[in-house]
Amino acid sequence: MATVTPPIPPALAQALAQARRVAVFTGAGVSAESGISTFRDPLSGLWSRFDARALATPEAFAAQPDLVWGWYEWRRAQVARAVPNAAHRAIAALARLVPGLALITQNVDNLHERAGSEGVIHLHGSLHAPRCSACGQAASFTAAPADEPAEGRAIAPPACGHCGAPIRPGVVWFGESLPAQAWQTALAAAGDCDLFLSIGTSALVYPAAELPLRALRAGATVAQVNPAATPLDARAHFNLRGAAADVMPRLLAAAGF
Ligand code: BJW
Ligand code: ZN
Repeated sequence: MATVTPPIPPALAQALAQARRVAVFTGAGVSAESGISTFRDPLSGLWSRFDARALATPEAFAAQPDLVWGWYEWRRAQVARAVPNAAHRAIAALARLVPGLALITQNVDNLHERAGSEGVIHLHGSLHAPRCSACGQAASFTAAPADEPAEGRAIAPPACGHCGAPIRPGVVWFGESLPAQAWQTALAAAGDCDLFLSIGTSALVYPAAELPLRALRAGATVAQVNPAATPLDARAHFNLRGAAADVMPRLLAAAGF
């Protein structure tokens, strides 16, 4: 999407070099250069081609479980084929350099982990943690789907080995609460960091979008990496208008890492 390579402001490089506690908050844009679609980009985003209400709500799963399960299996196969990009790798490297770093992601892929990040806080769940829609029992299959499911193909969800109800994707749909422990950990990290980096998110989905605002209220420096404008632009101290895979390695280099 972005071809611009914004300069790294020296004051931001200095803030990163001196930060003891860093919170990194990522969204779909961080995985865009790995070939994973974002949600709201006007031409390429998933919600420009698919109806969120028909796929990403508990009501949709209750009404059409095969359609919803098939769509998530298609996305899981895409992620299995993808590889982490330079932004995922830079964030993992940063965590090794700044021990007090919290990585909070809205993404349901596992590309941060595959780039070497540990202890990733997943606010919106994971494509790789399906569970029973009735009793909540975790379903254990993390291998890539055997056959690449065609886009839009309905697939019957497996039955729970415990109670027989359909297994559902382990993601957080609209109207559902975020996992309580992940949310509490994220709130604490945002409220107790020197530097908050918001990378590749439209900052539109709540309550996740509260996190940069909380960091601002707590006095942290807030920087954004995004080729497009977001509602956070007016509040952030730094807006780096570029692609995460280009900006993040250069930000680390500018900080002397
Ligand atoms: C690049 C790039 C590159 C491109 N480099 N950048 C307050 C006000 C209004 C509404 C609400 C509110 N509070 C709650 C709500 C309702 C709702 C909500 O926020 N709606 C808004 C959309 C209006 N929130 C909820 O329902 C949440 N639950 C909740 O509130 O529970 C309490 C409750 C309980 C019971 C009843 C009622 C309330 C849950 C939200 C769950 C979101 N789930 C999804 C789907 C997950 C499963 C799946 O993957 O299918 O999560 S929606 C989707 O959006 C996904 C994402 O994690 C999330 C955030 O999107 P993200 O990551 O920011 O992606 P995009 O596409 O929006 O942006 C990508 C950005 O990258 C863009 O800016 C690009 O420019 C940029 N980019 N290339 C860097 N190379
Ligand atoms: Zn069950």
